[in-house]
Amino acid sequence: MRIHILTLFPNMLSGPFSESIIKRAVDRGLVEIVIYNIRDYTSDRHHVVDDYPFGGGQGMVLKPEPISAAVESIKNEYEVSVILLTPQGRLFNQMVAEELAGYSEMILICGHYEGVDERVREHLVTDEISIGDYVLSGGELAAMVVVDAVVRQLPGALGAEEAVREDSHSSGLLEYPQYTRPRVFQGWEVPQVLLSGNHAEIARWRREQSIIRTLRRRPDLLERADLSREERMVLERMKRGEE
Ligand code: 6GU
Repeated sequence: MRIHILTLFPNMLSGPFSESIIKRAVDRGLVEIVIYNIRDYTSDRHHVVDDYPFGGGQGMVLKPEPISAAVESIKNEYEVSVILLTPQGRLFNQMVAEELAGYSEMILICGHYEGVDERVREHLVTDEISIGDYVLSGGELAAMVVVDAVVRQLPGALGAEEAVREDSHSSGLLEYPQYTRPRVFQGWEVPQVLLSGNHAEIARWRREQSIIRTLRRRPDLLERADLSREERMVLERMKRGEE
């Protein structure tokens, strides 16, 4: 996979991509991340990337020409998705991450909240993504979130132990509680079942904890969660018990 990122602040982006799972994926050749400074695609002497809004109003608007020039320089014979990161986009979640993980090449454009000339949206962009209902100063942090969530899906990106672990959200449930040594820390004990060595019992306990936790914290997730008929019945009973 190749991910191109267009930004006005390239320095914001390099750090997170040179650490941990993303770095390993890059080193293994699973993904190539190329960062472009939009300012390098200006053609005027002062390298102007933004201008006043027609019609007046607050803030500046990103000009269409540099973004267009950058996108055109990247496009090739393959189909490339052009994704604008903006609070007006569709909400990013695990399903969208899985969708993007199927692409071989994409361009992420980091917008700025004052706005991007609407013609970029209309004629260059094929998708718009927001990472949540709050306003960031720019799309850079959102691009990092998207890249992380997408890259960790690529086959071979995770180590063996990480891969078998069932992540929150892939099953539609939150994760069960985890413990490590010591068995007793400041008098606080690890649940007995985890020390029992009974793997079937442990799996059952974890599944139950996931369901309870999801019910308490994110009941909205349960509608679409992957639950058996029995689990649905237990859940209905728990819901009634809680009321
Ligand atoms: Cl993608 N960009 C900005 N500027 N703010 C956001 C966002 C994106 N997603 C949530 N808030």
